[in-house]
Amino acid sequence: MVRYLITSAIPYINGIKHLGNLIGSQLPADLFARYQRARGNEVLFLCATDEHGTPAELAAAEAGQPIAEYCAGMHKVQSEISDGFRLSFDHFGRSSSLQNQKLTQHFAGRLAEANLIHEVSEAQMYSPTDGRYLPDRYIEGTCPNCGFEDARGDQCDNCTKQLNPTDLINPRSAVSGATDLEERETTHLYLAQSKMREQLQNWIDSKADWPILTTSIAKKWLNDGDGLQDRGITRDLDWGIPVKKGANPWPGMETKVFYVWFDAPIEYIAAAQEWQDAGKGNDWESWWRTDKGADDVIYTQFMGKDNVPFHTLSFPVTILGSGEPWKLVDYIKSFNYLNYDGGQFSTSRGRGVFMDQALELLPADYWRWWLLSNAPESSDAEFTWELFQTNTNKDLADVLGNFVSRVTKFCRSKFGETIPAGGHWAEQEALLIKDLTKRLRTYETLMEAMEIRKAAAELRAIWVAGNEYLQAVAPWITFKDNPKQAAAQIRLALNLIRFYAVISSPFIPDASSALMNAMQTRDACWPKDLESALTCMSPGQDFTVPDVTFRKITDDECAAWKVRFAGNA
Ligand code: B3M
Ligand code: ZN
Repeated sequence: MVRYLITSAIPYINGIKHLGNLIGSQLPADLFARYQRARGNEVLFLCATDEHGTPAELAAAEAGQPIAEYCAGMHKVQSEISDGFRLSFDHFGRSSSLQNQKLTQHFAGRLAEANLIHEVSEAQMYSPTDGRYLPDRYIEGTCPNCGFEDARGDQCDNCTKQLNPTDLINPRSAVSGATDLEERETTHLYLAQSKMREQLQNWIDSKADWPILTTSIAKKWLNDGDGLQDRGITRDLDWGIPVKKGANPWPGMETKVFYVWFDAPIEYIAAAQEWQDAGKGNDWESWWRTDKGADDVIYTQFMGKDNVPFHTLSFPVTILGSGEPWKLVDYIKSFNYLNYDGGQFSTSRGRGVFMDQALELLPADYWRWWLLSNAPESSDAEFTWELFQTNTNKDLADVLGNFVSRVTKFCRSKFGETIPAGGHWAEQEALLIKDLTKRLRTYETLMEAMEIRKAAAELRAIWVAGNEYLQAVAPWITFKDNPKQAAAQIRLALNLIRFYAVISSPFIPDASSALMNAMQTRDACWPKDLESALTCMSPGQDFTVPDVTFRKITDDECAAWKVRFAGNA
Protein backbone atom coordinates (compact mmCIF):
# COMPACT_ATOMS: atom_id res chain seq x y z
CA MET A 1 0.00 0.00 0.00
CA VAL A 2 1.53 3.31 -1.01
CA ARG A 3 0.37 6.84 -0.28
CA TYR A 4 0.64 9.72 -2.71
CA LEU A 5 1.95 13.10 -1.64
CA ILE A 6 1.35 15.55 -4.46
CA THR A 7 2.29 19.21 -4.68
CA SER A 8 1.78 21.79 -7.37
CA ALA A 9 4.13 24.77 -7.69
CA ILE A 10 2.64 27.45 -5.48
CA PRO A 11 1.40 30.41 -7.54
CA TYR A 12 2.64 33.90 -6.75
CA ILE A 13 0.11 35.97 -4.91
CA ASN A 14 0.42 38.86 -7.39
CA GLY A 15 -2.81 38.57 -9.31
CA ILE A 16 -4.93 36.03 -11.09
CA LYS A 17 -3.12 33.38 -13.12
CA HIS A 18 -3.69 32.70 -16.82
CA LEU A 19 -4.47 29.39 -18.49
CA GLY A 20 -0.79 28.86 -19.27
CA ASN A 21 0.02 28.97 -15.56
CA LEU A 22 -2.87 26.63 -14.81
CA ILE A 23 -1.75 23.90 -17.21
CA GLY A 24 1.87 24.35 -16.07
CA SER A 25 1.32 22.85 -12.63
CA GLN A 26 -2.00 23.02 -10.76
CA LEU A 27 -4.23 21.33 -13.31
CA PRO A 28 -2.00 18.35 -14.12
CA ALA A 29 -1.34 17.90 -10.40
CA ASP A 30 -5.10 17.82 -9.85
CA LEU A 31 -5.52 15.25 -12.63
CA PHE A 32 -2.99 12.98 -10.96
CA ALA A 33 -4.47 13.48 -7.49
CA ARG A 34 -7.97 12.71 -8.74
CA TYR A 35 -6.74 9.66 -10.61
CA GLN A 36 -4.94 8.22 -7.59
CA ARG A 37 -7.96 8.84 -5.37
CA ALA A 38 -10.21 7.20 -7.97
CA ARG A 39 -7.92 4.17 -7.84
CA GLY A 40 -8.59 3.99 -4.13
CA ASN A 41 -5.21 5.30 -3.02
CA GLU A 42 -4.61 7.65 -0.13
CA VAL A 43 -3.61 11.10 -1.39
CA LEU A 44 -2.45 14.32 0.22
CA PHE A 45 -2.60 17.06 -2.41
CA LEU A 46 -1.18 20.40 -1.33
CA CYS A 47 -0.85 23.83 -2.83
CA ALA A 48 -0.58 27.37 -1.46
CA THR A 49 -0.03 30.96 -2.45
CA ASP A 50 3.57 32.18 -2.69
CA GLU A 51 3.26 35.43 -0.79
CA HIS A 52 6.73 36.80 -0.20
CA GLY A 53 9.32 38.54 -2.26
CA THR A 54 9.33 41.34 -4.75
CA PRO A 55 6.36 40.13 -6.85
CA ALA A 56 4.10 40.51 -3.83
CA GLU A 57 5.55 43.87 -2.81
CA LEU A 58 5.29 45.31 -6.30
CA ALA A 59 1.70 44.11 -6.74
CA ALA A 60 0.54 45.45 -3.37
CA ALA A 61 2.12 48.82 -4.13
CA GLU A 62 0.33 48.91 -7.45
CA ALA A 63 -2.96 48.05 -5.78
CA GLY A 64 -2.29 50.75 -3.17
CA GLN A 65 -2.89 48.30 -0.34
CA PRO A 66 -0.87 47.32 2.73
CA ILE A 67 0.87 44.13 1.75
CA ALA A 68 -0.58 41.85 4.42
CA GLU A 69 -4.06 42.96 3.46
CA TYR A 70 -3.33 42.54 -0.23
CA CYS A 71 -2.07 38.99 0.33
CA ALA A 72 -5.04 37.97 2.46
CA GLY A 73 -7.43 39.29 -0.17
CA MET A 74 -5.66 37.69 -3.10
CA HIS A 75 -5.34 34.39 -1.30
CA LYS A 76 -9.11 34.31 -0.99
CA VAL A 77 -9.55 35.24 -4.65
CA GLN A 78 -7.12 32.57 -5.86
CA SER A 79 -8.66 30.01 -3.55
CA GLU A 80 -12.16 30.64 -4.95
CA ILE A 81 -10.94 30.43 -8.52
CA SER A 82 -9.18 27.13 -7.75
CA ASP A 83 -12.48 25.84 -6.45
CA GLY A 84 -14.12 27.02 -9.66
CA PHE A 85 -11.69 24.88 -11.64
CA ARG A 86 -12.36 22.01 -9.23
CA LEU A 87 -8.74 21.84 -8.14
CA SER A 88 -9.09 19.30 -5.37
CA PHE A 89 -6.40 20.47 -2.96
CA ASP A 90 -6.61 18.90 0.45
CA HIS A 91 -5.28 22.20 1.62
CA PHE A 92 -4.52 25.51 -0.08
CA GLY A 93 -2.10 27.15 2.28
CA ARG A 94 -0.14 30.38 2.51
CA SER A 95 3.62 30.71 2.51
CA SER A 96 3.20 33.58 4.97
CA SER A 97 1.74 31.21 7.57
CA LEU A 98 3.25 30.97 11.02
CA GLN A 99 3.95 27.30 10.33
CA ASN A 100 6.09 28.20 7.34
CA GLN A 101 7.83 30.98 9.21
CA LYS A 102 8.88 28.58 11.99
CA LEU A 103 9.87 25.82 9.61
CA THR A 104 11.90 28.14 7.36
CA GLN A 105 13.79 29.50 10.35
CA HIS A 106 14.29 25.94 11.55
CA PHE A 107 15.83 24.87 8.23
CA ALA A 108 18.08 27.93 8.19
CA GLY A 109 19.28 27.04 11.69
CA ARG A 110 20.03 23.45 10.69
CA LEU A 111 21.86 24.54 7.55
CA ALA A 112 23.94 26.98 9.56
CA GLU A 113 24.89 24.21 12.01
CA ALA A 114 25.91 22.06 9.07
CA ASN A 115 28.16 24.89 7.81
CA LEU A 116 26.12 25.24 4.68
CA ILE A 117 25.33 28.89 5.23
CA HIS A 118 27.94 31.57 5.25
CA GLU A 119 27.88 35.33 5.49
CA VAL A 120 29.06 37.26 2.50
CA SER A 121 29.74 40.93 2.46
CA GLU A 122 28.76 41.96 -1.01
CA ALA A 123 27.94 44.77 -3.29
CA GLN A 124 24.20 45.26 -3.43
CA MET A 125 22.43 47.35 -6.00
CA TYR A 126 21.11 50.54 -4.47
CA SER A 127 18.93 53.00 -6.37
CA PRO A 128 19.21 56.60 -5.17
CA THR A 129 16.23 57.48 -7.38
CA ASP A 130 14.03 54.92 -5.63
CA GLY A 131 15.70 55.33 -2.23
CA ARG A 132 16.08 51.59 -1.74
CA TYR A 133 18.04 48.43 -2.43
CA LEU A 134 16.94 46.61 -5.57
CA PRO A 135 16.72 42.87 -5.08
CA ASP A 136 15.32 40.31 -7.55
CA ARG A 137 12.48 41.67 -9.60
CA TYR A 138 13.16 45.24 -8.59
CA ILE A 139 16.03 45.02 -10.96
CA GLU A 140 16.17 44.05 -14.63
CA GLY A 141 18.91 43.84 -17.20
CA THR A 142 20.65 41.69 -19.76
CA CYS A 143 21.25 38.03 -18.93
CA PRO A 144 24.99 37.28 -18.78
CA ASN A 145 24.27 33.75 -19.98
CA CYS A 146 22.02 34.17 -23.02
CA GLY A 147 21.83 37.89 -23.69
CA PHE A 148 18.08 38.15 -23.03
CA GLU A 149 17.43 41.83 -22.30
CA ASP A 150 14.63 41.52 -19.78
CA ALA A 151 16.22 39.10 -17.34
CA ARG A 152 15.35 39.68 -13.70
CA GLY A 153 17.65 39.87 -10.73
CA ASP A 154 16.96 36.32 -9.58
CA GLN A 155 16.41 34.39 -12.78
CA CYS A 156 16.46 34.69 -16.53
CA ASP A 157 13.04 33.77 -17.91
CA ASN A 158 14.56 32.99 -21.26
CA CYS A 159 17.26 30.45 -20.36
CA THR A 160 16.05 29.61 -16.78
CA LYS A 161 19.46 30.35 -15.27
CA GLN A 162 19.37 31.39 -11.63
CA LEU A 163 21.04 34.78 -11.19
CA ASN A 164 22.17 37.15 -8.51
CA PRO A 165 21.11 40.77 -9.03
CA THR A 166 24.69 41.92 -9.51
CA ASP A 167 25.16 39.44 -12.38
CA LEU A 168 22.98 41.48 -14.73
CA ILE A 169 24.53 43.47 -17.55
CA ASN A 170 23.18 47.04 -17.94
CA PRO A 171 21.03 46.79 -14.83
CA ARG A 172 18.05 49.11 -14.38
CA SER A 173 15.42 49.65 -11.71
CA ALA A 174 12.16 47.85 -12.45
CA VAL A 175 10.34 50.48 -10.43
CA SER A 176 11.60 53.69 -12.04
CA GLY A 177 13.77 52.52 -14.89
CA ALA A 178 16.68 54.39 -13.28
CA THR A 179 20.11 53.25 -14.42
CA ASP A 180 22.18 55.39 -12.05
CA LEU A 181 22.52 52.45 -9.69
CA GLU A 182 25.21 52.23 -7.06
CA GLU A 183 26.75 49.22 -5.46
CA ARG A 184 26.68 49.36 -1.68
CA GLU A 185 28.29 46.93 0.74
CA THR A 186 25.98 44.83 2.86
CA THR A 187 26.11 41.37 4.43
CA HIS A 188 23.92 38.52 3.24
CA LEU A 189 23.57 34.84 3.94
CA TYR A 190 24.59 32.44 1.19
CA LEU A 191 23.56 28.83 0.81
CA ALA A 192 26.56 26.68 -0.07
CA GLN A 193 24.93 24.79 -2.91
CA SER A 194 28.30 24.06 -4.46
CA LYS A 195 29.32 21.89 -1.49
CA MET A 196 26.53 19.49 -2.35
CA ARG A 197 27.26 19.09 -6.01
CA GLU A 198 28.22 15.44 -5.74
CA GLN A 199 25.23 14.50 -3.64
CA LEU A 200 22.92 16.27 -6.05
CA GLN A 201 24.62 14.68 -9.02
CA ASN A 202 24.15 11.19 -7.59
CA TRP A 203 20.57 11.92 -6.71
CA ILE A 204 19.70 13.23 -10.19
CA ASP A 205 21.60 10.36 -11.82
CA SER A 206 19.46 7.90 -9.88
CA LYS A 207 16.30 9.32 -11.48
CA ALA A 208 16.45 7.59 -14.84
CA ASP A 209 12.66 7.55 -15.12
CA TRP A 210 12.21 11.32 -14.79
CA PRO A 211 10.97 13.31 -17.78
CA ILE A 212 13.81 14.48 -19.99
CA LEU A 213 12.62 18.05 -19.60
CA THR A 214 13.26 17.83 -15.85
CA THR A 215 16.62 16.07 -15.89
CA SER A 216 18.01 18.05 -18.81
CA ILE A 217 17.45 21.33 -16.99
CA ALA A 218 18.85 19.93 -13.74
CA LYS A 219 21.91 18.50 -15.44
CA LYS A 220 22.49 21.61 -17.48
CA TRP A 221 22.93 23.74 -14.35
CA LEU A 222 24.69 21.03 -12.36
CA ASN A 223 27.35 20.60 -14.99
CA ASP A 224 27.59 24.23 -15.97
CA GLY A 225 30.63 25.73 -14.24
CA ASP A 226 28.75 28.30 -12.19
CA GLY A 227 25.20 26.97 -12.46
CA LEU A 228 25.47 25.68 -8.93
CA GLN A 229 27.23 28.66 -7.44
CA ASP A 230 26.29 29.62 -3.90
CA ARG A 231 23.10 31.63 -3.72
CA GLY A 232 22.06 34.54 -1.56
CA ILE A 233 19.10 33.52 0.58
CA THR A 234 18.45 36.82 2.33
CA ARG A 235 17.08 40.11 1.06
CA ASP A 236 16.74 43.73 2.14
CA LEU A 237 12.96 43.80 2.15
CA ASP A 238 10.36 44.53 4.81
CA TRP A 239 7.96 41.79 3.82
CA GLY A 240 9.05 38.20 4.29
CA ILE A 241 10.18 35.73 6.89
CA PRO A 242 12.53 37.39 9.39
CA VAL A 243 16.01 35.87 9.34
CA LYS A 244 16.52 33.76 12.43
CA LYS A 245 18.54 30.72 13.38
CA GLY A 246 15.73 28.45 14.52
CA ALA A 247 14.07 30.39 17.33
CA ASN A 248 17.20 32.45 17.98
CA PRO A 249 18.15 35.84 16.58
CA TRP A 250 20.80 36.01 13.85
CA PRO A 251 23.16 38.81 14.73
CA GLY A 252 23.58 41.27 11.91
CA MET A 253 20.52 40.02 10.04
CA GLU A 254 17.88 41.89 12.04
CA THR A 255 16.62 43.99 9.16
CA LYS A 256 16.58 41.23 6.57
CA VAL A 257 14.16 38.56 5.43
CA PHE A 258 14.67 35.25 3.67
CA TYR A 259 14.64 35.19 -0.11
CA VAL A 260 11.24 34.10 -1.40
CA TRP A 261 12.67 31.06 -3.19
CA PHE A 262 14.15 29.86 0.09
CA ASP A 263 10.85 29.78 1.95
CA ALA A 264 8.43 28.98 -0.91
CA PRO A 265 9.28 25.27 -1.32
CA ILE A 266 9.40 24.84 2.44
CA GLU A 267 5.73 25.80 2.29
CA TYR A 268 5.06 22.41 0.66
CA ILE A 269 5.92 20.94 4.06
CA ALA A 270 4.31 23.69 6.11
CA ALA A 271 1.08 23.30 4.12
CA ALA A 272 0.75 19.78 5.53
CA GLN A 273 1.08 21.20 9.01
CA GLU A 274 -1.50 23.90 8.14
CA TRP A 275 -3.77 21.14 6.84
CA GLN A 276 -3.59 19.40 10.19
CA ASP A 277 -3.91 22.62 12.22
CA ALA A 278 -7.04 23.47 10.20
CA GLY A 279 -8.56 20.22 11.45
CA LYS A 280 -8.54 18.52 8.05
CA GLY A 281 -6.24 15.67 8.95
CA ASN A 282 -3.69 14.43 11.39
CA ASP A 283 -0.20 13.11 11.65
CA TRP A 284 1.17 15.44 8.97
CA GLU A 285 4.69 14.30 9.72
CA SER A 286 3.82 10.79 8.58
CA TRP A 287 3.66 12.29 5.07
CA TRP A 288 6.89 14.18 5.29
CA ARG A 289 9.37 12.46 7.57
CA THR A 290 10.82 9.05 6.91
CA ASP A 291 11.41 8.62 10.65
CA LYS A 292 7.68 9.19 11.22
CA GLY A 293 6.31 6.69 8.74
CA ALA A 294 6.74 8.37 5.36
CA ASP A 295 8.55 5.38 3.87
CA ASP A 296 5.43 4.33 2.02
CA VAL A 297 4.89 7.79 0.54
CA ILE A 298 5.49 8.52 -3.14
CA TYR A 299 6.06 12.24 -3.53
CA THR A 300 5.37 13.86 -6.90
CA GLN A 301 5.87 17.53 -7.77
CA PHE A 302 4.33 19.40 -10.71
CA MET A 303 5.78 22.61 -12.13
CA GLY A 304 6.63 24.74 -15.15
CA LYS A 305 10.14 24.38 -16.60
CA ASP A 306 11.29 27.72 -15.21
CA ASN A 307 10.81 26.33 -11.70
CA VAL A 308 12.88 23.20 -12.25
CA PRO A 309 16.28 24.56 -11.07
CA PHE A 310 14.80 25.56 -7.71
CA HIS A 311 13.31 22.09 -7.21
CA THR A 312 16.23 20.01 -8.46
CA LEU A 313 19.04 22.08 -6.95
CA SER A 314 18.17 24.66 -4.27
CA PHE A 315 15.33 22.92 -2.44
CA PRO A 316 17.07 19.53 -2.33
CA VAL A 317 20.09 21.34 -0.84
CA THR A 318 17.81 22.64 1.91
CA ILE A 319 16.38 19.18 2.55
CA LEU A 320 19.60 17.18 2.30
CA GLY A 321 21.64 19.84 4.05
CA SER A 322 19.35 19.84 7.07
CA GLY A 323 20.60 16.35 7.88
CA GLU A 324 17.07 15.51 8.99
CA PRO A 325 14.96 12.73 7.52
CA TRP A 326 12.61 14.87 5.43
CA LYS A 327 11.17 13.31 2.35
CA LEU A 328 12.84 14.16 -0.95
CA VAL A 329 10.75 14.34 -4.09
CA ASP A 330 10.42 11.02 -5.93
CA TYR A 331 9.23 12.34 -9.28
CA ILE A 332 9.20 15.79 -10.88
CA LYS A 333 6.76 16.31 -13.71
CA SER A 334 7.61 19.55 -15.50
CA PHE A 335 5.98 21.40 -18.36
CA ASN A 336 6.89 23.59 -21.26
CA TYR A 337 4.95 26.77 -21.94
CA LEU A 338 1.50 27.22 -23.36
CA ASN A 339 1.44 30.14 -25.76
CA TYR A 340 -1.58 32.19 -26.67
CA ASP A 341 -2.71 32.71 -30.23
CA GLY A 342 0.61 33.31 -31.94
CA GLY A 343 2.39 34.94 -29.01
CA GLN A 344 2.72 34.75 -25.27
CA PHE A 345 0.18 35.22 -22.53
CA SER A 346 0.88 38.60 -21.00
CA THR A 347 -0.40 39.81 -17.67
CA SER A 348 0.71 43.38 -18.20
CA ARG A 349 -0.90 43.58 -21.63
CA GLY A 350 -4.01 41.62 -20.69
CA ARG A 351 -3.26 39.16 -23.46
CA GLY A 352 -4.84 35.73 -23.25
CA VAL A 353 -7.47 34.22 -21.00
CA PHE A 354 -7.09 34.44 -17.23
CA MET A 355 -8.60 31.91 -14.86
CA ASP A 356 -11.46 34.08 -13.62
CA GLN A 357 -12.41 35.10 -17.17
CA ALA A 358 -12.34 31.53 -18.42
CA LEU A 359 -14.94 30.50 -15.86
CA GLU A 360 -17.20 33.37 -16.94
CA LEU A 361 -17.21 32.00 -20.48
CA LEU A 362 -17.64 28.28 -19.97
CA PRO A 363 -17.78 25.67 -17.21
CA ALA A 364 -14.48 24.33 -15.91
CA ASP A 365 -14.66 20.98 -17.72
CA TYR A 366 -14.31 22.55 -21.18
CA TRP A 367 -11.07 24.22 -20.14
CA ARG A 368 -9.82 21.24 -18.18
CA TRP A 369 -10.33 18.94 -21.14
CA TRP A 370 -8.73 21.19 -23.70
CA LEU A 371 -5.77 22.20 -21.56
CA LEU A 372 -5.01 18.68 -20.37
CA SER A 373 -5.45 17.03 -23.75
CA ASN A 374 -3.08 19.66 -25.20
CA ALA A 375 -0.67 19.86 -22.27
CA PRO A 376 2.74 21.31 -23.22
CA GLU A 377 4.67 18.19 -22.33
CA SER A 378 7.28 17.45 -24.99
CA SER A 379 7.30 20.97 -26.43
CA ASP A 380 5.58 24.31 -26.06
CA ALA A 381 1.92 24.21 -27.05
CA GLU A 382 -0.40 26.87 -28.35
CA PHE A 383 -3.91 27.90 -27.49
CA THR A 384 -5.94 29.20 -30.41
CA TRP A 385 -9.68 29.72 -30.41
CA GLU A 386 -9.99 27.63 -33.58
CA LEU A 387 -8.30 24.65 -31.93
CA PHE A 388 -10.23 25.11 -28.72
CA GLN A 389 -13.53 25.21 -30.59
CA THR A 390 -12.74 22.30 -32.91
CA ASN A 391 -11.37 20.02 -30.20
CA THR A 392 -13.97 20.59 -27.53
CA ASN A 393 -16.88 20.49 -29.97
CA LYS A 394 -15.64 17.23 -31.39
CA ASP A 395 -14.47 15.39 -28.28
CA LEU A 396 -16.93 16.63 -25.72
CA ALA A 397 -20.08 17.46 -27.68
CA ASP A 398 -19.94 15.14 -30.73
CA VAL A 399 -18.32 12.11 -29.17
CA LEU A 400 -19.07 11.94 -25.46
CA GLY A 401 -22.11 14.19 -25.16
CA ASN A 402 -23.78 12.81 -28.24
CA PHE A 403 -23.32 9.24 -27.09
CA VAL A 404 -24.99 9.98 -23.78
CA SER A 405 -27.84 11.82 -25.42
CA ARG A 406 -28.55 9.18 -28.08
CA VAL A 407 -28.46 6.30 -25.65
CA THR A 408 -30.59 7.83 -22.92
CA LYS A 409 -33.17 9.32 -25.29
CA PHE A 410 -33.53 6.15 -27.32
CA CYS A 411 -34.01 4.10 -24.17
CA ARG A 412 -36.58 6.53 -22.81
CA SER A 413 -38.59 6.40 -26.04
CA LYS A 414 -38.63 2.60 -26.35
CA PHE A 415 -38.24 1.22 -22.83
CA GLY A 416 -38.77 4.17 -20.48
CA GLU A 417 -36.26 5.61 -18.02
CA THR A 418 -35.32 2.23 -16.60
CA ILE A 419 -32.48 -0.11 -17.50
CA PRO A 420 -34.25 -2.60 -19.77
CA ALA A 421 -34.20 -6.38 -19.23
CA GLY A 422 -33.79 -9.20 -21.73
CA GLY A 423 -31.51 -10.28 -24.54
CA HIS A 424 -27.92 -11.48 -24.49
CA TRP A 425 -24.54 -10.22 -25.48
CA ALA A 426 -23.24 -11.49 -28.77
CA GLU A 427 -20.08 -11.17 -30.82
CA GLN A 428 -20.10 -7.38 -31.10
CA GLU A 429 -20.29 -7.04 -27.33
CA ALA A 430 -17.44 -9.50 -26.82
CA LEU A 431 -15.32 -7.54 -29.29
CA LEU A 432 -16.13 -4.26 -27.58
CA ILE A 433 -15.18 -5.65 -24.19
CA LYS A 434 -11.93 -6.99 -25.51
CA ASP A 435 -11.11 -3.65 -27.12
CA LEU A 436 -12.08 -1.63 -24.05
CA THR A 437 -10.11 -3.87 -21.72
CA LYS A 438 -6.98 -3.29 -23.72
CA ARG A 439 -7.61 0.43 -23.97
CA LEU A 440 -8.43 0.84 -20.30
CA ARG A 441 -5.19 -0.87 -19.26
CA THR A 442 -3.27 1.44 -21.60
CA TYR A 443 -5.09 4.45 -20.16
CA GLU A 444 -4.17 3.36 -16.63
CA THR A 445 -0.52 2.92 -17.56
CA LEU A 446 -0.42 6.38 -19.14
CA MET A 447 -2.15 8.02 -16.18
CA GLU A 448 0.23 6.30 -13.81
CA ALA A 449 3.15 7.60 -15.88
CA MET A 450 1.59 11.08 -16.09
CA GLU A 451 1.70 10.99 -19.89
CA ILE A 452 -1.15 13.42 -19.98
CA ARG A 453 -1.70 14.04 -23.68
CA LYS A 454 -1.46 10.36 -24.47
CA ALA A 455 -3.81 9.48 -21.62
CA ALA A 456 -6.34 11.99 -22.95
CA ALA A 457 -6.01 10.50 -26.43
CA GLU A 458 -6.67 7.03 -25.04
CA LEU A 459 -9.69 8.25 -23.10
CA ARG A 460 -11.01 9.86 -26.26
CA ALA A 461 -10.52 6.56 -28.09
CA ILE A 462 -12.52 4.81 -25.36
CA TRP A 463 -15.39 7.27 -25.91
CA VAL A 464 -15.14 6.76 -29.66
CA ALA A 465 -15.30 2.98 -29.23
CA GLY A 466 -18.69 3.37 -27.55
CA ASN A 467 -19.99 5.43 -30.45
CA GLU A 468 -18.69 2.93 -32.97
CA TYR A 469 -20.33 0.08 -31.11
CA LEU A 470 -23.63 1.92 -31.09
CA GLN A 471 -23.31 2.66 -34.78
CA ALA A 472 -22.48 -0.96 -35.55
CA VAL A 473 -25.24 -2.66 -33.56
CA ALA A 474 -27.79 0.11 -34.26
CA PRO A 475 -30.33 -0.74 -31.53
CA TRP A 476 -32.89 1.50 -33.26
CA ILE A 477 -32.84 -1.01 -36.15
CA THR A 478 -32.48 -4.13 -33.98
CA PHE A 479 -35.53 -2.98 -32.07
CA LYS A 480 -37.83 -3.50 -35.04
CA ASP A 481 -37.27 -7.28 -35.24
CA ASN A 482 -35.74 -8.11 -31.91
CA PRO A 483 -36.59 -5.75 -29.04
CA LYS A 484 -34.95 -8.05 -26.49
CA GLN A 485 -31.64 -7.85 -28.31
CA ALA A 486 -32.01 -4.07 -28.55
CA ALA A 487 -32.57 -4.06 -24.78
CA ALA A 488 -29.28 -5.91 -24.21
CA GLN A 489 -27.48 -3.45 -26.45
CA ILE A 490 -28.92 -0.38 -24.81
CA ARG A 491 -28.35 -1.84 -21.35
CA LEU A 492 -24.69 -2.15 -22.22
CA ALA A 493 -24.64 1.38 -23.60
CA LEU A 494 -26.20 2.78 -20.42
CA ASN A 495 -23.57 0.95 -18.43
CA LEU A 496 -20.96 2.51 -20.67
CA ILE A 497 -22.17 5.93 -19.53
CA ARG A 498 -21.43 5.05 -15.93
CA PHE A 499 -18.12 3.54 -16.96
CA TYR A 500 -17.21 6.74 -18.82
CA ALA A 501 -18.23 8.86 -15.84
CA VAL A 502 -15.91 6.91 -13.57
CA ILE A 503 -12.83 6.81 -15.73
CA SER A 504 -13.22 10.38 -17.07
CA SER A 505 -13.66 11.95 -13.65
CA PRO A 506 -10.01 13.06 -13.31
CA PHE A 507 -10.36 15.11 -16.50
CA ILE A 508 -13.96 16.33 -16.35
CA PRO A 509 -15.19 15.97 -12.77
CA ASP A 510 -18.40 18.00 -13.10
CA ALA A 511 -19.67 16.19 -16.19
CA SER A 512 -18.75 12.92 -14.53
CA SER A 513 -20.82 13.59 -11.47
CA ALA A 514 -23.71 14.83 -13.62
CA LEU A 515 -23.60 11.54 -15.51
CA MET A 516 -23.41 9.54 -12.29
CA ASN A 517 -26.47 11.43 -11.05
CA ALA A 518 -28.32 10.79 -14.27
CA MET A 519 -27.52 7.09 -14.01
CA GLN A 520 -28.66 7.29 -10.39
CA THR A 521 -25.66 5.36 -9.19
CA ARG A 522 -23.08 5.99 -6.52
CA ASP A 523 -20.87 3.12 -7.57
CA ALA A 524 -17.74 4.97 -8.65
CA CYS A 525 -15.48 1.96 -8.20
CA TRP A 526 -12.64 1.92 -10.68
CA PRO A 527 -13.36 -0.83 -13.23
CA LYS A 528 -11.11 -3.86 -12.94
CA ASP A 529 -12.94 -6.37 -15.02
CA LEU A 530 -14.85 -4.81 -17.92
CA GLU A 531 -17.54 -7.44 -18.02
CA SER A 532 -18.63 -6.75 -14.47
CA ALA A 533 -18.14 -3.00 -14.88
CA LEU A 534 -20.56 -3.09 -17.81
CA THR A 535 -23.21 -5.09 -16.00
CA CYS A 536 -23.00 -3.07 -12.83
CA MET A 537 -26.35 -1.33 -13.39
CA SER A 538 -28.96 -4.06 -13.58
CA PRO A 539 -32.33 -4.25 -15.29
CA GLY A 540 -35.05 -2.42 -13.44
CA GLN A 541 -32.81 0.39 -12.13
CA ASP A 542 -34.06 3.86 -12.97
CA PHE A 543 -32.11 6.59 -14.68
CA THR A 544 -32.88 10.03 -16.03
CA VAL A 545 -32.05 11.59 -19.35
CA PRO A 546 -29.44 14.22 -18.43
CA ASP A 547 -29.47 17.79 -19.68
CA VAL A 548 -27.04 18.52 -22.47
CA THR A 549 -23.70 17.29 -21.18
CA PHE A 550 -21.59 19.54 -23.40
CA ARG A 551 -22.83 22.22 -25.72
CA LYS A 552 -21.10 23.36 -28.87
CA ILE A 553 -19.07 26.53 -28.99
CA THR A 554 -20.22 28.71 -31.87
CA ASP A 555 -18.21 30.57 -34.50
CA ASP A 556 -19.63 33.87 -33.26
CA GLU A 557 -18.50 33.23 -29.71
CA CYS A 558 -15.01 32.38 -30.86
CA ALA A 559 -14.75 35.46 -33.03
CA ALA A 560 -15.85 37.69 -30.14
CA TRP A 561 -13.49 36.04 -27.65
CA LYS A 562 -10.56 36.32 -30.01
CA VAL A 563 -11.03 40.08 -30.09
CA ARG A 564 -11.77 40.41 -26.39
CA PHE A 565 -8.62 38.63 -25.22
CA ALA A 566 -6.17 39.93 -27.83
CA GLY A 567 -4.70 42.39 -25.32
CA ASN A 568 -3.58 45.94 -25.89
CA ALA A 569 -0.42 45.91 -27.93
N1 B3M B 1 5.73 31.04 -7.20
C1 B3M B 1 6.78 30.70 -9.38
C2 B3M B 1 5.56 30.44 -10.16
O1 B3M B 1 4.44 30.66 -9.70
C3 B3M B 1 6.74 30.34 -7.94
C4 B3M B 1 6.65 28.86 -7.71
C5 B3M B 1 7.06 28.48 -6.33
S1 B3M B 1 7.05 26.77 -6.12
C6 B3M B 1 7.72 26.54 -4.58
O2 B3M B 1 5.73 30.04 -11.29
ZN1 ZN C 1 19.34 33.93 -19.96
